[in-house]
Amino acid sequence: MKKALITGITGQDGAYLAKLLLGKEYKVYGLVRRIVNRDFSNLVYLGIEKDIEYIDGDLTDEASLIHVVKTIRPDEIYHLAAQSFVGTSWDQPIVTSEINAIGTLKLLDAIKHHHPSAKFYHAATSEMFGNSNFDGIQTEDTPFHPRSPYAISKLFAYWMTVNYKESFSMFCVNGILFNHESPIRGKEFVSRKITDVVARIKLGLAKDIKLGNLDSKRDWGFAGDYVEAMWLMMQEKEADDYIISTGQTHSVKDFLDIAFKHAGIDDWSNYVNIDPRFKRPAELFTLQGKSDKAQKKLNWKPKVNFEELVKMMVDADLKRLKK
Ligand code: NAP
Ligand code: F7E
Repeated sequence: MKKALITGITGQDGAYLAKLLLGKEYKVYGLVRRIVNRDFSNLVYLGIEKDIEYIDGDLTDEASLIHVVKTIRPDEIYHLAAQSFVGTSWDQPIVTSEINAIGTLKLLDAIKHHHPSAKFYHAATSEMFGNSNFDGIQTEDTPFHPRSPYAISKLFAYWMTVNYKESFSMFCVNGILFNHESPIRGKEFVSRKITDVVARIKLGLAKDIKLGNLDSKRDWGFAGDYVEAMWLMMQEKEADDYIISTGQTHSVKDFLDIAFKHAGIDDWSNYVNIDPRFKRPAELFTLQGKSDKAQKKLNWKPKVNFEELVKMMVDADLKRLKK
């Protein structure tokens, strides 16, 4: 039986990936840090909270990472843990860097010294491109120009992942994933913030929503599709980096349009207020990724389109709130 270690098991992607790996008969270990009121709600939502072996550790604590790697000796390590909210990264740039950048380095180094045959996946991001190729489509060859402390921390981790592959012949891959969402997306991200409030407005539990820049465009896909790409990358003979995206881009306004209409509310502009607190000091205007390399080499393609994704999220929030 193959052993997989997932960091970030309690997050959105960790839960979907764990479900996928359990379905493939992996023994799944999840790294969890010590926090008060631990919440396994994403794993409970997918019905797998009892099927995972949890192991304590924190990305900021090198000793705990060494212990985890030495004890489990996983075949595959999916490193998804991060301070993943771009907005917070301007308020907490140091903790973001300590977790995302230095934390990734600590984990890579623990693997190098204690179990170098493990395959390593790093959760890189389209945020690394910034506004490069503005008005164009981003590919694996697009120059990076990160525009937030989050993006910079991820770019450091991206290059460390490449460097450990090139320097120590370790199997290290970067998945450069564009935005992906689901019914268990964190509520601070714009997609889930919208679908949660749309459901609340529909049920008479909220009156309006405060948002920032409605003209931003993102290439939004479904998390369930994207974790499959992570697994496929790890099954390749040669480690390589891949963009994972749908190739389509939509604005926050498009998202609002579909979400409100799906709930039977015609004009979203009656419910949306612009609040400068939700605007970013440096914005990424348009992200749109070309995933041709993954489609050709990994035989991967997204199954859920934008409209289906928004409707799935609204339906899930309506169902949850009605309960
Ligand atoms: P998420 O829901 O925010 O989950 C983040 C996870 O990281 C949580 O399990 C969290 O644990 C854990 N974590 C944070 N700090 C930690 C620490 N110091 N030690 C150990 N664990 C820690 O993120 P996601 O959306 O699933 O994304 C997964 C990864 O992909 C992240 O690295 C993200 O940056 C990257 N990414 C995401 C997207 C996207 O659109 N979703 C796109 C590109 C890249 P707690 O429960 O303890 O907080
Ligand atoms: O913002 C705009 C905001 O926070 C999307 C993370 O998973 O994907 C995610 O990062 C857009 C931005 O995601 C609000 O300005 C408007 O232009 O949902 P978001 P993100 O910043 O794109 C990447 C790929 C990651 O790697 C990250 O980990 O929506 N926007 N009004 C708003 N955003 C939020 N959060 N809240 C608003 O009220």
